Amino acid sequence: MNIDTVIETVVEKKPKIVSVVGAGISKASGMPTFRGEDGLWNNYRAEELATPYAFSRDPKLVWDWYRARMRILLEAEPNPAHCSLTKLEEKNISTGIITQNVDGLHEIAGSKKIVEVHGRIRYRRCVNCDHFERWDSNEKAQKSIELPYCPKCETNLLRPDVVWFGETLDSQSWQQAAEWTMQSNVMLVIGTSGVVAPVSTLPIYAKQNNSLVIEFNIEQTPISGYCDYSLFGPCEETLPEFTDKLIERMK
Ligand code: BV8
Repeated sequence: MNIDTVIETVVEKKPKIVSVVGAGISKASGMPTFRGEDGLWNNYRAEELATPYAFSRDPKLVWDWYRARMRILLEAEPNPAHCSLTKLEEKNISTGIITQNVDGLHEIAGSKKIVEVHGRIRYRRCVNCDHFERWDSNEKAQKSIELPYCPKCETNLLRPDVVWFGETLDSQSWQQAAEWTMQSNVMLVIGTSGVVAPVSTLPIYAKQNNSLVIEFNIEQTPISGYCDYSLFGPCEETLPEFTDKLIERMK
């Protein structure tokens, strides 16, 4: 697909762009994806570790998994794909970013209108009371083996402040994602395998809303069939090219 053709189609819409983002956008920042060849902890599936059942059965295994991810994250920086979405926001072309990622890299890239529908790995919360805290410091993340307990109610474990499989999304976050989808006329679907619901339904809603849906991925996905265009290639290359050309054309 010729990117200039895509740009012209977008310009004609007088675009209000919402972005739906997955793990593929953070790959170039050094964060492994969930289901790719370098998927997180290949001997486990995310669906086996990111669940309340896994945590109740073996909280240490689950915490070891999150600590391993946090150690990588503490070295990670936003990449040109994150920064290109920040540029769209600065030019008032972006309605918002709906991210499945929990890494917080959009905020570090300077984006403000973000909804983290699967939560935030940099925070942890008590399984029992309302206590929550950041733990993305070397000292806390590196604490090797002991399980973190709530400093407030002491006897209860802390868990990562993320949404696990089988858990419902925060209703306000999901409401915000749905609103931004309906308020936009262009949806970018970036670096997601499109297998996790309910986020995977958003491109369908976008199409029902007569939005233009453009996929940025390195391969076909179950969402490709709903997309008007699929721009194949590493999004850390294709997305900056797309946003720079679009901003130039809209001057
Ligand atoms: C819910 C947070 C209502 C934690 C995550 C049966 C029983 C129970 C539930 C279900 C069921 N069937 C379906 C469900 C619903 C379930 C679900 O969808 N399961 C799937 C696996 C079938 N969903 C839920 O449970 C959700 N809650 O529905 O509540 C409910 C309640 C009870 C019962 C039923 C319904 C909650 C889902 C949230 C799970 N939490 N993460 C953590 O991160 O630790 S999901 C996890 O997967 C991450 O958030 C991740 O972002 C997300 C999706 O994955 P992707 O981001 O797409 O990443 P992936 O690796 O898969 O793909 C990367 C893509 O990037 C690939 O396409 C690759 O080609 C591409 N790529 C790679 N490099 C690049 C690139 N693209 C461009 N450039 C590159 N350089």
